[in-house]
Amino acid sequence: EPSKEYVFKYKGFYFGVITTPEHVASLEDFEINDSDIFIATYPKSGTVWTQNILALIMSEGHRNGTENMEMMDRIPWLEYSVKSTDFATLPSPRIFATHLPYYLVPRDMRNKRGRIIYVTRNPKDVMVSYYHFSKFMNTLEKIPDFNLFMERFLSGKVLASSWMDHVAGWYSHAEDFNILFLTYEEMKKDLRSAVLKICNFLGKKLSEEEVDSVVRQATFENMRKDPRANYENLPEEVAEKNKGRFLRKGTVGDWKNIMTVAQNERFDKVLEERMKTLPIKFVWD
Ligand code: PPS
Repeated sequence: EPSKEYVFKYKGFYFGVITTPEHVASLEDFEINDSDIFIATYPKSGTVWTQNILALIMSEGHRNGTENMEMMDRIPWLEYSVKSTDFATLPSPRIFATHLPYYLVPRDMRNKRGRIIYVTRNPKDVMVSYYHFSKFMNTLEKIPDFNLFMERFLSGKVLASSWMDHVAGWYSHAEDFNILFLTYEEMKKDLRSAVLKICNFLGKKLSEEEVDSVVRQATFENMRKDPRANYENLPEEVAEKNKGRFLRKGTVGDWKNIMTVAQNERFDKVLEERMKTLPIKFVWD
């Protein structure tokens, strides 16, 4: 079981202790505007990347001075707050990031208010990214043994619970929401097309040059240099900066560098069993 020092369970879902059951419960009634935009993900699936892309698209390549804002102020977390943001005072369109499962989001979202961009990533890469992430985040339980971490991940005993439940939940309830699905892998393969998909979904018209500029600024190499994209200003009690960073490697297939053949087989077995009931098929490599 995950340590209570780091997570609490609310309606079957593990939250980090940087939020409270009261705050999570209050989100049910959170009023949503049609112009609101949400980036929904299971952790380590490309959240920060999508946050940057959206900031670039919506503020026309940062020409409004948003480049000087911390990511947390520009695109706050719905359920977590390292500092408290008054959502009501955010300029429109408001943009939020969230790891919530489909069944815990504000009621208005289910009435198709606002727009949601849901990003998925190969769960093996998600797991490996998560494993490295927990080494330097003081808000996450440290599980240095990779095999043990994998068992925790597969049984959903980590912050944000089961990857499979998260993805299966959102995909099988797609019709209840105003939602665009993207994958980390398609963004890696053709970032320009992904940016255009997002623009199209948001009804945002950018010139060719503006699209080029978004794509150029949102590459791994460029974002890695940006202290804000890396959340370098998080307090030391949250992240130990010398032990890792948000933009770690940014590749597809890093799982192959750490998972053994046996671990891979075990992972596939659990995944296949669970994915049988899903209305979609993922192809990752
Ligand atoms: S979090 O903590 O849930 O917000 O993490 P999240 O942002 O979802 O996932 C972090 C991983 O996304 C990678 N990343 C990128 N990859 C490619 N291009 C760009 N621009 C980019 N930005 C972030 C980041 O490196 C993490 O993956 P790993 O595999 O650990 O490198």
